[in-house]
Amino acid sequence: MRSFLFAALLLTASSAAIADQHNNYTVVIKDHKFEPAVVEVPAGQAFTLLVDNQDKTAEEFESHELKREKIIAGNTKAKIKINALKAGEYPFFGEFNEKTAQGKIIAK
Ligand SMILES: [Cu+2]
Repeated sequence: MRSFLFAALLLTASSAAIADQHNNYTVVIKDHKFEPAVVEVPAGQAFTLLVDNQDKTAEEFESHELKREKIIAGNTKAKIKINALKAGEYPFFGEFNEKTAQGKIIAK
């Protein structure tokens, strides 16, 4: 039981991106997937998403809800500024690998 709880805690702790001191949240693209796939942010606060594409190939970060679209070349990083969000969920995806590159921002 205890090890199960610990595993669940670990899973929860490692599944959401955490902000650095500049309110940047880092999301890595690796093997055409976002890691982590969930970014939890406080509602009502602007922030920056740092997308670190660690794949050799380019990816297009896209979100209709966030009104953002940006091509990120292989092995490069991109900064995507996001204005303060109302509480809710905002999906994003990698248009070049839409089947696997899926994620979302949860504003709470
Ligand atoms: Cu597009």
